[in-house]
This record gives sequence, structure tokens and C-alpha cells, in this order.
Amino acid sequence: MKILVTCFDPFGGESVNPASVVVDRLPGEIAGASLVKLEIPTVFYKSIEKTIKAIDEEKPDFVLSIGQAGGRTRISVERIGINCDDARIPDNEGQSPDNIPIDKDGPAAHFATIDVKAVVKTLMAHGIPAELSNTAGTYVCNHIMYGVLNHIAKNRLPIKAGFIHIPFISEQAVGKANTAFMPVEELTKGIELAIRAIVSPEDVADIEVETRTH
Ligand code: PCA
Repeated sequence: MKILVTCFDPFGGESVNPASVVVDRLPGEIAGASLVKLEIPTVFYKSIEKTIKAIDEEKPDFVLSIGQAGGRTRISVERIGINCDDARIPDNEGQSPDNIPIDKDGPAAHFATIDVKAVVKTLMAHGIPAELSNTAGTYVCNHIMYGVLNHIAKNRLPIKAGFIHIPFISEQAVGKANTAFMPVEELTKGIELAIRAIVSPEDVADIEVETRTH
């Protein structure tokens, strides 16, 4: 079994992206699945192209993309990617799409095909703050989530995919008052557990945790 794990480069004036820091710390194998790690640019379309190239070369069983959601208080497992680019700040190449479809012929949205509830339950059962999120936003993270799921659906590939947003890490919160963060060690443990649940969701099917918080 193989899982492609993507993360982004820093954006929006940050000097690190917690997703890259965490992915760097992950072992090469989790629960019998080998990890292929890939940093992609925080750039509309280029991020999808680079990920699709890796999918074609590596033929993974799963694709998990990870990105920073500054301000969120916990690990957010995304349920859905929508067919819309609407950037509040320019991407790393200065593009600011304004309410543009990602694929003009594509469906309005794609649900994650990983077992999102198994991931949230696993994290909560291990005492790691986590939530199921119903929006990945309309910036490059939603773009990659929709783009990867759309590519898999269009080409009927036997690959499950999903997206996880993570908060700032401690070092990013130093100069920001009243801003949520999680220690990198806890985030790394959380993503490792998430990958375990993604590659073998049957192992966590019987965990009794209420994931509906809203
Ligand atoms: N987070 C951004 C894009 C890159 C990243 O790490 C987002 O939430 O869209």
C-alpha cells in the first residue's frame, strides 16, 4: 500500500508552513503503507499539476493533502471540496481568482473519499483536538482538494483522497496575540494517527465518539 502525502510551501507572509514541517517529521511507513512525501507550491493550478504528475508516477492507493488553516483551533478533516476559486490574498505567484470555477465542466463539489469520520474519531479517542469541517475555504487548499478528487473521479482511478487542515504551530503564534496554535509534536502524532485511520479504517470502526459538534 502507498499513500501520497502533499503539503504546501509557506504563504501569506509566514516563514514556515506547518504542513511541511509536520510532513517532514513523518516516518517513511505507517501501518504498512509507504509514504511518498511531496511539497507543492501555494499556487492555483501548478499545485494540481504537480500532484497529478506524482499520482501518475507513483500510482498511490491514497492521496492525503495537508495545509495550514491559521486561526483554526484544531485538526480539521475536510468533508468537501467545492468547484470555486475565490482568493482573499494572492497565491505565491500573484494570482487572485475571483469566484471562478476550478473546472468549468466539473460538478459543483466532490466529497472526500477517505473515511473522514474514522479519522476524526481516531484523533478524538487519542485525546487530540479534531473536528469534521464542512468547508476547506476557496483558496489553494480547497483548490487542491477539489482538483485531486476531480482528477480521480474523471479518470475512474482506484484512489481514495482527502484533505486535512492544521492550525499554526507554536513558533508561528509567538508574535500573534489571541491566536490558536498546536505544538508540532502533537500535530505530527495527529497526522500519523490520521494516516493509520485512512489506510485501515476498519481498525477504528468501533470507536464510539460523537463527532458532530455544531
Ligand atoms: N493553506 C492554504 C493554502 C496553502 C495552505 O497551506 C489554504 O487553506 O487554502
